Amino acid sequence: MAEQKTTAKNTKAKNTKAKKTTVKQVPRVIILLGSKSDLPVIEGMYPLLDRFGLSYGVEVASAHRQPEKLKRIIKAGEKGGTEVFIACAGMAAHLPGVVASMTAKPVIGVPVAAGPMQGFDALLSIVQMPPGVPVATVAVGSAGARNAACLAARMLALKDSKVAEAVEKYRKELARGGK
Ligand code: C2R
Repeated sequence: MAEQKTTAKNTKAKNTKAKKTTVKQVPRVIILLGSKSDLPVIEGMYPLLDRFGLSYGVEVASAHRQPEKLKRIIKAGEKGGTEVFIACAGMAAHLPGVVASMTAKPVIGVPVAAGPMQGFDALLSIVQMPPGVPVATVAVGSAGARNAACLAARMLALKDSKVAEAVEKYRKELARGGK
């Protein structure tokens, strides 16, 4: 099960270890990676999720290499109240689509630039889902990872006024030239 993390510091320190936690600790957002080699790409997500007040957990669970582990994480997340899944993968990036096949929660896919095609392969693998199994696909790499955090916040802002306020505040900062 994904462990809840609220700061970039503790996420980075423990994010490759799946820890047993109670249902209470299941985060609102679960970030899944195809490999620990994808970790640098998501670093920019942590401060954004923190500022939006969203709890999150990071798990390495490849659909190709660890399908049973992936299934366990998704089921535990659903049971514990996870609201959005973000899946990041490079090369033949089936992970986000497989996640979308296992849950009815929104899935955001982040293509990672790994291998000789520099993310174009991952982009097409993630964006070209067949009808009925959507993956909201963002840009390749760290810009996409940051947008995945922003998109998750906008989704949750629909029903959570605190998140909506944080999203508005961030938009105003961007308008003033912030990043
Ligand atoms: P390694 O660095 O572990 O060899 O992984 C990962 O996301 C990574 O970018 C190379 C790349 O393979 C990707 N990967 C997938 C999946 N599992 C691993 N696309 C999957 O299940 O889709």
